[in-house]
Amino acid sequence: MSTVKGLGEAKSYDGSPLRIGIIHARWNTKIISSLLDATLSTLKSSGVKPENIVVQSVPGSYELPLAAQRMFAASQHQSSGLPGGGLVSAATDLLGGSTTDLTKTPEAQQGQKPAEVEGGGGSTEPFDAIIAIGALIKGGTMHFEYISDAVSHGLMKVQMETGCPVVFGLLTLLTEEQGLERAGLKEGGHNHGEDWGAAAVELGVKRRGWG
Ligand code: DLZ
Repeated sequence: MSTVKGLGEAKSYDGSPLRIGIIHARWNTKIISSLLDATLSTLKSSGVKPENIVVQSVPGSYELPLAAQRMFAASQHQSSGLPGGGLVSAATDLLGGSTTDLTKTPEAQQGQKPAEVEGGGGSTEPFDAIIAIGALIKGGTMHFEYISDAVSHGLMKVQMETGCPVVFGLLTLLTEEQGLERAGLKEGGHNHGEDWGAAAVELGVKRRGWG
């Protein structure tokens, strides 16, 4: 069945010069893991080098805006050689993050997990785009509404203040079922991670042109 929803005809962009950061929440792991896998696959099939992809995690979606902001700031410090370049790792440690929990991509399973900012042998330029991934599932209280609102505004604020595109990879779900569909884990579903990877490459390339 044809649909009007979605990205439309996608132009392909060359991601080979780009450095991309991914920050993901660990709540609702099954959904997140699948979204992350699809995001990584799309980045790589668009030419982004694995050593130029940095993956970090935080406990829940509420932590995504601060982590995205700190990751970008740390990559800027690293690029300019200022003290604090190591903050990409350090900031995430402070936030309770980890680089290993959910990076169980095929590459990760073969011992080639995406590089951390330091020691990955990749670019030391500031990130061209950051992808923030989370899955919020509505419960019986107002918790979902408050967090969805705060994270949406927080991520918008980060991209407007830093000038670094922040891809909105936050699923705001009324049911777990909706999450499985949008993570490509149900028959007929579509994995939104593919769109987020493609958006990051397009925005990263365009952002370089915008200066
Ligand atoms: C506490 C909480 C709840 C109930 N649900 C979710 C969720 O569905 N998705 C998600 O990403 N995080 C959830 N969290 C955790 C919060 O985002 C946050 O990590 C904690 O409140 C600590 O700040």
